[in-house]
Amino acid sequence: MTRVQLTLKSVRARPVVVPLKRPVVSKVGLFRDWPMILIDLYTSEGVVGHSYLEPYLKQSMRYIIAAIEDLADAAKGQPVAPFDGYRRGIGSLHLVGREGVSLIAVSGLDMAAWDALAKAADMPLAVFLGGTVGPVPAYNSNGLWLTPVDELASEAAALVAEGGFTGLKLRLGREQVADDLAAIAAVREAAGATIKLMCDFNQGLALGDALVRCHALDDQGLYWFEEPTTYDNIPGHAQLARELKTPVQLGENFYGPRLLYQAVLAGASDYVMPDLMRIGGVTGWLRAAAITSAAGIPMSTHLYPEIAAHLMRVTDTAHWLEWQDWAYPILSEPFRLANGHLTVPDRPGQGIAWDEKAVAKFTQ
Ligand code: SMN
Ligand code: MG
Repeated sequence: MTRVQLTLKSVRARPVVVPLKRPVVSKVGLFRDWPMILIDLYTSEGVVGHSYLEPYLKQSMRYIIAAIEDLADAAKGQPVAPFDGYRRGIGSLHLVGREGVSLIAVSGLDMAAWDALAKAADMPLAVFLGGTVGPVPAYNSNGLWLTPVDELASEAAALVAEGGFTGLKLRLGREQVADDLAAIAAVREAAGATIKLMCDFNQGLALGDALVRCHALDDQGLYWFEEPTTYDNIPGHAQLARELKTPVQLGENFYGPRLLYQAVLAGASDYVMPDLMRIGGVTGWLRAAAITSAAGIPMSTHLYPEIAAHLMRVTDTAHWLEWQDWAYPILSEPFRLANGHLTVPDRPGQGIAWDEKAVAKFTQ
């Protein structure tokens, strides 16, 4: 066998804005469409790695892309080696911060680099990392936003039917506790009493209100309480986790494995769900997974289901994959969902390819 050594030739990062089937109505914002940065990492050997970022804010794409291009320029001619690239990238940007845009740019390149390496080895990423392809348990997060309560029942039924799901994400933190209770009842009525409800407050409550609201909902048999208050209020979440029976879930806003470690040390959450754009891509995920394995904390994913599914196959405490079909408009081969599971495709790399016609249509 000959060893393929990949060398970074260039990187292209393109902004697109794709339509959302159901608008995101949440405490972190109202989004009618969804910005995505599509990254292509070209190697001198001809292998191309893909990844994407979902930075929420359309206007942020131009400075995130600029950071990606700077990092790529500095790495030109270097071996494609994501562990080295991660350290080099953060090392070069730490003077403007180890978190935020710096880590987002590093994460995007990191995911594309892993994709290229797995493709060069002709293996799905899960296999390249020492695992196997197969199904990953998923819950549907495509709806149940802070929309009128009388619209939730039909939406819940539709969401279950999208893939035989046994879990749904429900956004909570409405004006009155009675409104949250009505939302829970409506979803259960339509989706069945055994449906698991992953409940997300999206940091919408001040700590005092979060304590009152979560205690009021604590006997509802909800699957988790996600980000009841501001994500970086670690002592506040630790208090919530201590007091509540319902498990507390945090993680989509952890910038890097070290912040996850600090939250774990502080007992701030029973479960964690890192986001690949913020945790540091595949490299950051692998490091975070070692921490949750040692701590015995179940680990779920946030966004990026196509990439995250591979990582769940090699994560010791793998819990739930968050399913969103938001990348569907620009993917040429959408991933398969059945019986509440996403099946990792047996294709080289992450299995992502762009539908270039669609990309042209949605390019900003
Ligand atoms: C979320 C994701 C994307 C946009 C808004 C809110 C949410 C989640 O926090 O966990 O899915
Ligand atoms: Mg969330």
